[in-house]
Amino acid sequence: MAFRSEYLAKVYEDIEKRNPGEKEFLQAVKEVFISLEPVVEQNPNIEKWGIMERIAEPERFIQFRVAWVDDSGKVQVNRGYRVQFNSAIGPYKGGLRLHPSVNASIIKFLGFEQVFKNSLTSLPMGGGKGGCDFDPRGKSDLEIMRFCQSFMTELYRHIGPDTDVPAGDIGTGAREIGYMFGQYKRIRNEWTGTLTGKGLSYGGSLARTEATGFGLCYFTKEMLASRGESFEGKRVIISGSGNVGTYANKKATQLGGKVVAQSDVSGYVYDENGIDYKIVEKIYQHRGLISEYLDYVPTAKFVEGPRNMWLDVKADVVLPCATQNEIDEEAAKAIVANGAMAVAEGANMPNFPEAIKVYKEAGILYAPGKAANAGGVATSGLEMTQNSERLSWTFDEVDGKLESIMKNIYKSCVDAAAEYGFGYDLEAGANIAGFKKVAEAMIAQGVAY
Ligand code: NDP
Ligand code: 2IT
Repeated sequence: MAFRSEYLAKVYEDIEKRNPGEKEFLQAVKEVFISLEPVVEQNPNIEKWGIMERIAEPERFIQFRVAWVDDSGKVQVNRGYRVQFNSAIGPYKGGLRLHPSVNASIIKFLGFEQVFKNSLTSLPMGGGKGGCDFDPRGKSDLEIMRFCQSFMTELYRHIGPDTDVPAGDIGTGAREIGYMFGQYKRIRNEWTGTLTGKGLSYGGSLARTEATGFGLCYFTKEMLASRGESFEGKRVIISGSGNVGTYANKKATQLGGKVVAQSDVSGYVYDENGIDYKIVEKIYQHRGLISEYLDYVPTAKFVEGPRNMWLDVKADVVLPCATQNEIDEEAAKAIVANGAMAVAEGANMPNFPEAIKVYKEAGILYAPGKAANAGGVATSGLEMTQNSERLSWTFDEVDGKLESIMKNIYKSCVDAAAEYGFGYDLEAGANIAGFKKVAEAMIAQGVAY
């Protein structure tokens, strides 16, 4: 049985019954519950106040039709979602994912993880997530605009700067946030910071674009230092060449690492001299495929199939920055056999549980996404503060705050793991530290009678 505690076992069984077939959501819940076992055992108030039952049940789950007109005049229909998971410590906060794979399970796993991640940032943000099964690939700019407007024409009634503040995620970058912000403002007739990741000319924060990838490297730097190591001279591989992957490459390189391979959904590019983030950025900005890299650097190699990067490329530091469940047990074994000393998650849940077990058994460093990729949402929190103050901070001010937030998150994870007998286990530490603050707030706020 997965749980020692009868209470946790029973709650998890009920969650399985209530969310049949939602494999990503159940995977995320189980992973957190396992780490919380000693916390639940030592704090009877958690059971008394039904915290575990409540924390895995979203406060609100919204599903809606998104109808829009394509360039040929045909009506297209997609399914939109927003999950408002937990508002105990602040307004719901989290990104919007636009990808054909989006479904209720994926939105709920992302929303659930966001609750703990946002708590770890130490900023007042609850957890939410949303998105749509819309496929942005191959769509014209006008189609993207019409889609975003239709999406917001429903979403606007559920969000607001003190209620729920969406942002980007896969498929949603500055362009999409711009179109959504425009539509929100048109309908509501108000200018507020109800979305983050905005353009710099209308309330966006400097360093938000870079924040997730930069934050990931700041966290990894702390983790490497625990073994007297650094990025200096290390071979790094990165999956995903979108927002997170691009700026993870930039910071890892600035810190002295060499990114020898980087992938997207089609395959990976490999260059012993290092992959230039500026070229990756250019390709990402026009939403091209990573194989285009060879047009700029003809001596680089392209290999089809992103999974092959894990199997074939020797690396010291591994940064998965694409999507959930990219690394299975076999790929994790190859990563370890290829000499990795650290795996840090830029994406949300990129490793299957079996892969995480492989890293732990091999004794290599492992950083879970909800801690290591929290720099994006933390900087969204800083964007909210700047919007409320009607002020803009400099790049260095924001970047400095980001680095100190990442250091604090690292320390909270280390301390919480040690306190509850997990040694140096950042996964358990992140879950415990993120959970405790939310649970305390939920208990303090009572249950409606
Ligand atoms: P983007 O849409 O900007 O980029 C995603 C990248 O991943 C693209 O290069 C995409 O390729 C690639 N990709 C998708 N599936 C695969 C796959 N199976 N193997 C290899 N590459 C793949 O998204 P983001 O960079 O914003 O998000 C990446 C991850 O980081 C997600 O898990 C997201 O939830 C997480 N995250 C994002 C944050 C943010 O601030 N944006 C904050 C915290 C976490 P292609 O374009 O060819 O499909
Ligand atoms: O997964 C994430 O943390 C994000 N996509 C960023 C969310 C945000 O609100 O900036």
